[in-house]
Amino acid sequence: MPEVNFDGLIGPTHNYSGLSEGNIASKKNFASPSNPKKAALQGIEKAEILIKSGLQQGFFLPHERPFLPGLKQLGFNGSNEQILKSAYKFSKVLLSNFTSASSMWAANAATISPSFDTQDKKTHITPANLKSMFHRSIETEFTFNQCKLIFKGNCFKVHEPALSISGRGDEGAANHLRISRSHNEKGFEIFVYGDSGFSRDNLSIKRQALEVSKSIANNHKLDDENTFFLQQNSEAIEMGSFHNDIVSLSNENIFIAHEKAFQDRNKLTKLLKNLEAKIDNFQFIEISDSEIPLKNIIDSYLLNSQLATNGQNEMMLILPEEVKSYETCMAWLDKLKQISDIKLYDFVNIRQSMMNGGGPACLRLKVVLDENETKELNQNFLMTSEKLDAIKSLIEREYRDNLHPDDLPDPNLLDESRRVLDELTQIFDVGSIYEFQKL
Ligand code: SUG
Repeated sequence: MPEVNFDGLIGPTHNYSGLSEGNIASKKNFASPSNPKKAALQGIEKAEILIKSGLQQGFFLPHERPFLPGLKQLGFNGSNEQILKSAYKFSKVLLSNFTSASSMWAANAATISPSFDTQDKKTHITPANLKSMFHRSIETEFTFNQCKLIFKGNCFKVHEPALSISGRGDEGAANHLRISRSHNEKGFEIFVYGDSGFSRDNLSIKRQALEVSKSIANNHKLDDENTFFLQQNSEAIEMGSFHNDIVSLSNENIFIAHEKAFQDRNKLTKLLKNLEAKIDNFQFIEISDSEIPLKNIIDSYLLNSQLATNGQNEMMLILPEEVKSYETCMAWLDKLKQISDIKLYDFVNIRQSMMNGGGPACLRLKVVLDENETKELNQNFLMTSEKLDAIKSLIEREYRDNLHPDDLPDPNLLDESRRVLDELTQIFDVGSIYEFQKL
């Protein structure tokens, strides 16, 4: 049974505000002009590759940005224009946080445990709390609401977002791996964390807390013997792998990781032995530092490629175009074709997202379902060619092709964003789900 991917539709306020500490691209591109129109179309083009390969594809709607209810909560008042101007005057970075289009990175939307893995045979979904970055933490409530709308059948269990510990939260599927003989067989789930939420080592930002990962695994009713916890390597985090999905990936029986992805070699070896014993045809492919140095892995986003099983049951890899500039990566890709079941490669231009540290795998949330569960999904969020055409023409018509962080207080941007979101709710036929629609 193939997978369904939900991408984050890129919103009209996509910009480079340098908000993410530890994310090299976000910091490097601070204050560069962005092109929201191009960004949104690039994201759709990536999703269309999967649609063409025979998979169902969903989209999360963009979040309401600038988020006026948040600014009002902080005491800014008056007309919309006054609120935006006074917030910007008080603190540019505050307004940037409330205007970020960061919900595009749907890998951080939630952690999903397919029904094949859970004791009650339901698909468990926990929206990520994203507590370590303020601009991301304000995504949680609306993501939770969308998850409840999308996964509303009885076969789904949508949990409340997890607690966070001292600002360390959970980052959803970006720090979660699942390995199984095939999608619809019981799998092994690996929760990857930065550190304990109680650790006082502040050398780098470790977004995911072990205790929070553990709470999600518990709530998802996973069997202990099928659940593992691995720590991200601190060297990798310091070099810019703020999420684990930059240095490792998995799909069905394939697990690929860089030698320096995980902190504890012994724990990894034990886990691999377990997987070898229990999964037929399990393939662990490790990239050594001499083959591709960690820095090349992080700079190229090679392992943030999206590995999917298409409608013909073949494995395909969707890679960011940037990888082509790295000889080490290209040589390894030649080898990968020979040593694994991954034979299909597609390179995509998602430069606008990459400049904020988001590669192909960041833009999607993979959901593994059986046939009945797929029917239980809210079909309004699944794409048809008519819906995609309507979305694309809306983007062409309304999105700006140039946006600078200094443009964020412009009241016209708020009006444009609201027009776009309002029209999107009509295209998706989901009623009034945004705060501004309820006023
Ligand atoms: O959380 N960038 C995102 C990128 C998320 C990538 N996701 C995965 N690896 N799965 C982040 O750091 C930058 C926003 C800005 O600077 O304007 C940002 O939020």
